[in-house]
Amino acid sequence: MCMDGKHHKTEPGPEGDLYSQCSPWSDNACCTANTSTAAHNDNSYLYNFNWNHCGVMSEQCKKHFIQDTCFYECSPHLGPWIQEADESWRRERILDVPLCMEDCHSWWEDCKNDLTCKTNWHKGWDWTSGTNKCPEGSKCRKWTDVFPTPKSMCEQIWSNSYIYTIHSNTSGRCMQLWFTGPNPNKKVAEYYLNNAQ
Ligand code: FOL
Repeated sequence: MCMDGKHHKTEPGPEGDLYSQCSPWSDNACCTANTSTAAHNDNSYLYNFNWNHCGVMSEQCKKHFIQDTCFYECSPHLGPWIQEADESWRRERILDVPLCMEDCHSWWEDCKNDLTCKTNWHKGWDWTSGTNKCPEGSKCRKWTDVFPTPKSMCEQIWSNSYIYTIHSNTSGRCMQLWFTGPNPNKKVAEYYLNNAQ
């Protein structure tokens, strides 16, 4: 199934030309080809979101945000974690998706020399220019000061979309942002559906 988000399809299905980092979802996806291309752009029409709000985000860090966008927009296996949202821009959200430790750690490692001004990137930005800027009173700080640990980043950045786990990619107990070949998250969703958390 697909969540009732801003850009999600109503039903998952094959998408022949998903772009670049979103291509692993081609067999069965909740995103369109247009969404998959936009996921790779700065300030894309998806959310007008500015990754470069504290200077230019490093390429190594940005690739994880692109992968997170592909996962968020394209995953057809988020059913166990879909909840009603009380936001103007979407009816449903994901909550406490168990993220594989490797994906959370590599994301944090690749971003730890970048800067940001906020722990929760969903709320509280200054949007007066049309894209998000750091709100008055917030300062750009080292990533590691804002997010002391991988867990703090993975859980806080998207208002608890993810829950940190110590499960490994091969465990079948956590969701992977990065994969090749058949989507490993299908079995994980089936496991959590049958074994209520
Ligand atoms: N990735 C994951 N894993 N989970 C998500 O929930 C997620 N969400 C986005 C992108 N990737 C995600 C969408 N990001 C705003 C800010 C960020 C955003 C979408 C919208 C925004 O407009 N924020 C306003 C508040 C809007 C409101 O709540 O009505 C703000 O105050 O900054």
